[in-house]
Amino acid sequence: MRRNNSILDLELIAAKIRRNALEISRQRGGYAAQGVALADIAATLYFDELRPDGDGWFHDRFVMSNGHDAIMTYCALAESGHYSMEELKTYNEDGTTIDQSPIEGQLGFEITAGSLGQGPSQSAGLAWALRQQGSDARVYCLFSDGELQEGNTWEGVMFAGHQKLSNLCYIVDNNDMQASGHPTDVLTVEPVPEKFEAFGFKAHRISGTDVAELLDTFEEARNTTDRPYVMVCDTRLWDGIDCLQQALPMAHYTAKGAVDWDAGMAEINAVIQALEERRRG
Ligand SMILES: Cc1ncc(C[n+]2csc(CCOP(=O)(O)OP(=O)(O)O)c2C)c(N)n1
Ligand SMILES: [Mg+2]
Repeated sequence: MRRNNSILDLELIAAKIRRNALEISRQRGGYAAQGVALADIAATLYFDELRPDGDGWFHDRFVMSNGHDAIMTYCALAESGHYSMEELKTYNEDGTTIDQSPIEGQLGFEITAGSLGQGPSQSAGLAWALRQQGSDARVYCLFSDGELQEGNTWEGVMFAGHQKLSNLCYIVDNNDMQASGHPTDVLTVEPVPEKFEAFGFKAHRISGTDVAELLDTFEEARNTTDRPYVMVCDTRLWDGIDCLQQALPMAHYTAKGAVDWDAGMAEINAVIQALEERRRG
């Protein structure tokens, strides 16, 4: 672990990120299921792995490739005080800057995303440039299994492997979901770790929802000094809120009226309460 948060602290932060995702999506709909599923990755990334720069931001760089997963970053940066919940509740409203897919320059976002498959190559370029400049900053890039179907992804992967970019860590949201169904049915991307290994990466398949396992995996990535690293996270939409996962397992997009938000809120509030009680000892 790199900072002072305990595993319990991070689990509590993840639960609050999940609640934030429900709170901002219930207004007009959105990518709630992804925000919920990626909460443990977000908690460990923003509250342990990325080193602060001493100026209110981060020394290490995070590239969100999968534009609709912007909700993960918004909801995590609400917990760090970079966004207020009031502004986040304008998510998906006409005229808001809290876009469902982000624009470069928006706080927390290195690139304009939404046209999928851009992040792996852009983050590889960023990692290469930082290395050229003698920077010790690391680069993390989140992208999806849907983006593994994009040609540009594999150009970035090939470049990163060839350049042995050990300052680069890819995080794949390998949730077996794309807009039109399951990749295993539509256009399979498996076996994912083996494909990256063939391109010169060290690869590790994890659940993506276990804080302790995520911390260990980030550490292994940092300790891999001869090649780039990929953590293949087998998350599932809504992971962490069982009642919504059972109600709507196939939900690339969650329309406002599609789920019982109150039931989801009740479940995550109970999780938060139990974690807070455990923390009080
Ligand atoms: C280049 C490009 N092609 C197609 C799309 C349309 N599109 C939007 S979301 C999506 C599904 C992508 O799958 P994934 O990111 O794995 O979705 P999730 O698991 O979050 O549901 C597609 C094909 C797009 N945004 N960009
Ligand atoms: Mg997917």
